Formats: sequence, structure tokens, C-alpha cells
Amino acid sequence: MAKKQKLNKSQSRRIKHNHKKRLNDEQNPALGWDQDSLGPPQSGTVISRYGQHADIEDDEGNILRCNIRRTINSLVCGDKVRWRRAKMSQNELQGVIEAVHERHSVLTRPDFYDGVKPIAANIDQILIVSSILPEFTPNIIDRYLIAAEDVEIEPVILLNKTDLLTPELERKINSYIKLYQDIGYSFHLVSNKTQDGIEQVKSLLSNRMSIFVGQSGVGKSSLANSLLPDCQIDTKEVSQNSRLGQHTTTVARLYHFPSGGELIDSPGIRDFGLWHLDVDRVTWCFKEFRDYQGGCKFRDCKHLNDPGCIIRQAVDEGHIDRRRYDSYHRILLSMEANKPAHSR
Ligand SMILES: Nc1nc2c(ncn2[C@@H]2O[C@H](COP(=O)(O)OP(=O)(O)OP(=O)(O)O)[C@@H](O)[C@H]2O)c(=O)[nH]1
Ligand SMILES: [Mg+2]
Ligand SMILES: [Zn+2]
Repeated sequence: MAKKQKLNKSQSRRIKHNHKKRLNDEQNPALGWDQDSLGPPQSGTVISRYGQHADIEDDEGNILRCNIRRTINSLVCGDKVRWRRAKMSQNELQGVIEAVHERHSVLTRPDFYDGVKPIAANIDQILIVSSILPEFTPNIIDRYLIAAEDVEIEPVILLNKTDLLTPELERKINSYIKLYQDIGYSFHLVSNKTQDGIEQVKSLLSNRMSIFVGQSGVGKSSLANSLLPDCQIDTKEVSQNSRLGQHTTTVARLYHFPSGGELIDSPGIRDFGLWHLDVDRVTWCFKEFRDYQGGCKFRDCKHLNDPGCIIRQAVDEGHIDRRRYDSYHRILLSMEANKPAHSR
């Protein structure tokens, strides 16, 4: 039997707060604006989503907080919507989002409890931000590359904090730059601290919708602050104790470049799960494995010591880098180990 747990102060405060909020919502007339109290339908873009509300931008560039109709089951940063302005705002709410337009792309991540969840919509490219501190981790870059390949949005790798490079690390990183470039990915070095490489990143972002993804503390928001004029997103020092970031950014938010293009800064994700993908899809998402896929002797080849495995052979012959091959197997193992019970 489960042991009865005493709630601590902040837990009971939160429960009380949520209960009060639910009551408020039920009584809040803003949720029940009738047709006459709303203006004509307009188009807009979702800047940020907060539970039942979202900040949207209208065609004149004004940002308004709106309620989301309960019939809308998915709404994320970057979505194009149809909304109506209330003639009289209620509390902080200024209108209602009524419908979401079809997305041309959507970045997703699996949620341990809720299945696959969208993170952002209508993105043209994903900037995978990695850094020297907390740690340079190619295996995590590979996980984000899989996510990008799976949703078929072009990924670009950025390595931030190059001011912290040591000669030894530089050698290691150079060999990884070559590895990723040989596969066909673009890889950029940048230091937000010294501003080295910032101009190149700026030119990568012009006239398209991009998103920064990557672990907490790699410097996504710091870079966004340098790239966007008049932008003051909160940033925080990486905890020296755990060397893990503190999750400073909590919701994804969209920003504009005056010269054209948008950037979404997203919260760091500690463990970017890939449970929703089957093994064949993961294999396909390793771009350089694709040409060999389906060519092994056995249909259920695990690409380990199986006889007639042409992926393994390509590794042995130097056509596929062994580091990516090892990373592939490490990812498959971790997917099996961390799968939520319901998706096994
Ligand atoms: N040395 C060095 N530190 C940097 C650089 N860029 C960012 N930082 C520091 O890294 C820390 C984390 O930066 P953030 O921008 O908050 O990181 P983030 O990726 O947005 O983190 P989350 O919002 O938690 O996902 C801050 O203390 C920054 O000052 C850099 O180029 N060099
Ligand atoms: Mg941040
Ligand atoms: Zn094989």
C-alpha cells in the first residue's frame, strides 16, 4: 500500500492555487463571450502558449493575450490562427482563438505521460544548440538530429561558448565538425561571450522561421538576446555543482527580426525522448545509414554482429563513422530502457 505522504507547504499552496484558479475559470465570463461581444474574425500568429491562454500577434504587430476555445486540441508557438477580439477585455484576456490553420511542419517530442506533444509549428529550420559547458555531447546532438530528420525539418548544429575551448577539446571538436559536415550537416562555432561567429548565425536566420533547441544552459536565450535587437530574455548561470542547467526558459516564445525572419527560443529539455519512433525509423533518421537500409541479409537485422549486415560492413570499411554507429546503438538501448510502460 502506498505510504500516505504529507504535503509540504509549497505543494499545498499550489493545490489551493489551482483549485481557486479552476473555480475562477468556471465563473469567469471571459470564457463565455457571446458572438455579439466579439469583433470580426482576424488572422494571427501564436507567440507563446500558457495553458488555456496564448499570446497572439495580430497583423499590425500587437501582442494580445487570448483565451483558447475548448474545441482546439492542439495549439503551439508558431501556429497561424483565426481569432476574434473582445469588445471588452476581461481581466488580462483580450480575445478568443477560434481555429488553427494547417501547419506546414511541426516539431514534436514524446511526453512520458501524454504521448507525443507538439513543441512548435511552421518551422523551416531547427538550430541544435550545443556548448562546451555544461559539456560537449555528440550523443545528444544525434538525438536532436533524429528528431529533426523525423519531422523532416532541416537541422543546423551550433556549438556555443567557444571562448572556453582548450587545445585538447578543440582537436576533438574539429574531428566532430568534419564528421557532421561529411554527413551533410552544417555546423557553426559561436561564442556569445566574445560575439565570434554571431554575424554568421544572424545570416542563417534571415527570412525564415527557426527554433533554438538544446539542453538547458547551453546559451540559447543568451544567443537570442544578442541576435535580436531590444530583446531581454532571462538567462541564468549554469549551476557549477551539478554542471546541469537550471531550466531558465520555461515556455517557447517567438521573436521577429526587423529585416525578416523569426526565431523561437525554447526551454532546455533534460532528456529528449525518442520512444515514439520505431527502430527502422531511427535507422532512417541516421541520414548516412539510409542508402544501406533494407540491404542487409536478414530483414530483422539488428546491425550488430548479424551475418550479412551491410551497415556494419560500411562501418568496418570506413564509409560510416564508427562514432555515429556507436551512438545509434546507444540511443536504441536507452530508448528500450526508458520507454514508458504503456508504449512497450
Ligand atoms: N563562457 C560563456 N558563457 C556563455 C556563453 N553564452 C552563454 N553563456 C552563459 O551560459 C549560461 C546559460 O545561458 P542561457 O542563455 O540562460 O541558457 P539557455 O540555453 O537559454 O538555458 P535554458 O533556458 O535553461 O534552456 C549563462 O550564464 C550565460 O551567461 C558564451 O558564449 N560563453
Ligand atoms: Mg533559455
Ligand atoms: Zn544490418
